[in-house]
Amino acid sequence: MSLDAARSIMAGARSIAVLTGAGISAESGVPTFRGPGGLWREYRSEDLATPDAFHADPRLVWEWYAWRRGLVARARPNAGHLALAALEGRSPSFALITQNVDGLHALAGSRSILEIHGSLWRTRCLVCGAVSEDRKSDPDRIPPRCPCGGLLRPDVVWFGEALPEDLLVRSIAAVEACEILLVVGSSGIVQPAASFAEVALSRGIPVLEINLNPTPLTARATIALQGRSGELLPRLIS
Ligand code: BV8
Ligand code: ZN
Repeated sequence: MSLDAARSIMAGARSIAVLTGAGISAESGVPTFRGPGGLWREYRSEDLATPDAFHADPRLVWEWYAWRRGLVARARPNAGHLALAALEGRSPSFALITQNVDGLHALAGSRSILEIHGSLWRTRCLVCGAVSEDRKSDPDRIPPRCPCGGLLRPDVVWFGEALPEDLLVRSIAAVEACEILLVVGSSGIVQPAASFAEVALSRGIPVLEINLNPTPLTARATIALQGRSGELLPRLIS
């Protein structure tokens, strides 16, 4: 019943916003932050994705990112990523807000992507601020240095850091303008991304959740589909 109901809501929507989390990349072999495989050596992701961790041991944090780059470099977009790219192609207005830094949505062909937590494939110099993109699965040397001699950091948003203002503003504008919000593969724990669903709910528009497990949003979503996004998204949009 709920998939049919979700399909009919989707069919009529002209303006769609989607928020994705690590769960949409799980079927591509990219470990989620809090699920099995989210650990590296004996560290939790939240303990490494912070400015303090980087300041304390840039080499360790870069080894973690090099490990993730290696994993993501071998990953391919899955049917869930591809379904969202197809949905964008046929929607008059579409916004894809992702918490993921793996770049798999762009590889799947999505265009209007708001990478609110940055990108695994970009670095930023702590001295001159230069931002550069490379697809090397691990930097030539760890920690990498800028031509200016400055230390390079991953160009991602760490815990305790503010999201880029323009991306935050555009994300909220997209959620305020859409007719339906899809929330896919997100545990709904990390702020401010988790609050986007509240914005949609307060507007009274349909909020569809796709997740393998229940989340704090599940009971409040208009429709919550429990299952793998790689399986449900193609059926939802077909
Ligand atoms: C901010 C980039 C303010 C890095 C990430 C106490 C102290 C300090 C901060 C806080 C605090 N309390 C709250 C905060 C705020 C904090 C926060 O929310 N913390 C949480 C842990 C409580 N947020 C921040 O710090 C944010 N900044 O608040 O700034 C500020 C303002 C002004 C000035 C200064 C500061 C910044 C948050 C961004 C952190 N960076 N990533 C990197 O990736 O290396 S977040 C990280 O978690 C990833 O981006 C990940 O995507 C994201 C969220 O997690 P999920 O995507 O939901 O992934 P998760 O593993 O949790 O769940 C996966 C889900 O998928 C599960 O539900 C699972 O069931 C499902 N799933 C699995 N398989 C499938 C599936 N679903 C469908 N199909 C499947 N096959
Ligand atoms: Zn520099």
